[in-house]
Amino acid sequence: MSAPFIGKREYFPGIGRIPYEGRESDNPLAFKHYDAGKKVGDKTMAEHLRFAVCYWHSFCNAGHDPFGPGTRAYPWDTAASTPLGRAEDKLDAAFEFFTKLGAPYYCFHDIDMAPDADDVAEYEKNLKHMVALAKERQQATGMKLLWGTANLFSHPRYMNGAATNPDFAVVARAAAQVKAALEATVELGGGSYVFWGGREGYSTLHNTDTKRELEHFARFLAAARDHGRSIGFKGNFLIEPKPMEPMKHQYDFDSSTVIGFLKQHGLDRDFKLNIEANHATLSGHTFEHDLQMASNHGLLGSIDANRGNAQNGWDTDQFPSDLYDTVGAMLVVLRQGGLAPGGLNFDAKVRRESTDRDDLFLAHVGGMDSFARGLEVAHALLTASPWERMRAERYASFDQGPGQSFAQGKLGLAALRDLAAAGGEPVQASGKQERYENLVNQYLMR
Ligand code: XLS
Ligand code: CA
Ligand code: CA
Repeated sequence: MSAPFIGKREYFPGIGRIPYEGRESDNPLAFKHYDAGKKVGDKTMAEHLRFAVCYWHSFCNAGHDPFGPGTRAYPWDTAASTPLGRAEDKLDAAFEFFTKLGAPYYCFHDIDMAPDADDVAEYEKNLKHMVALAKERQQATGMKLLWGTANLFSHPRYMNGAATNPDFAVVARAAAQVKAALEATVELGGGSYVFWGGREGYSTLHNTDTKRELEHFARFLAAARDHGRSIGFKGNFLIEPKPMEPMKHQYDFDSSTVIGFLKQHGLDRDFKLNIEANHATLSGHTFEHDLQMASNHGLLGSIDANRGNAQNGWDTDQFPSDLYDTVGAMLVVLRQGGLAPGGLNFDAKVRRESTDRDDLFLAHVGGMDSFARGLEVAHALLTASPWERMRAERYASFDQGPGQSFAQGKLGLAALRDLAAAGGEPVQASGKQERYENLVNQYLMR
């Protein structure tokens, strides 16, 4: 990637390209583990991890919460006198950050990048203008788009949902945004297009016909798929599950719910899943659980890399720092042979109390190092430790003889009964959970 792109002015002065300095370094603005060109197995770290920076938390969210406004003054939000001028400044700041950090991808919502407008034609014009500039910046810096999406949840018109709104006029308005955001994604060469359920859900069954809403949702997604394919989009459409927030009940609750929905409506050939760590934990699962369920069906398309908070029951979107989580995630990713065209998008925000300009760098450096270390440890566990052999041996009784016949659907209940009667009480087999946990620690501490 070329030298950091600087727009009209520098937004992160005093910070240059983040170097890799290795695990002995005390430089807070250096990678200790993420060495982009280092080979892990047959791919480089950059090729395995495909890191992306998200536009919304990093450049649009100044730290507001339900109790107060933002705490960070963003220089790209104040200098220009028009919304489009401020959007152009923000684009400069974003590309300066991306290139200084050295993450190869980014993700955006339509109205993160371009000013929103109630008039559809004006909204489209704003987005086209900003997409043309973003395309220039991509060409100048080598940055690539991981995925694009449309924000169908912030505007008050979407308070009762977008694709699942009980009012057709709102559904059509949402479609206008998806059409524009899809076209922007294609123009910028994005590998995937994401649908996060947003306000697709409901507050009370008293006023809601969930059957109709879910049928409309499937129709809407099919229309988006057809339009995307007609304009040359070859990537994956992704659904991002989340169990709660903002609605009480969200239709895309978790991996398994979304997989069932996609299969029911014949959408699983074009749609995969974008699994966010904090959403998985809100649904009562672990991050790895939702990744594994999607991967089992060949439907794990991309990851929103963040973490929740064990004491809070809401979506805190913290930067990933827990190595057990990153090892667990990378075990699933490596076993399925990678994430491309998806990647690891930091859908994460610095804390409201983190107000220095370098905090955004520190957060991403930590997240990238956490996943780089997770990748190395997961790779070593799979290739150098007894892990895979132990797992395989646990299921060895299905590899031959009657176990294999059962797995192939050749044994009925009566035959199984006769085998049980002849075989006597099964020999107890330990699950060895502690042995696996010790292996993770052993390789983490190497
Ligand atoms: C919100 C979601 C959102 C999606 C993109 O909770 O994580 O940011 O990733 O619309
Ligand atoms: Ca997300
Ligand atoms: Ca989230």
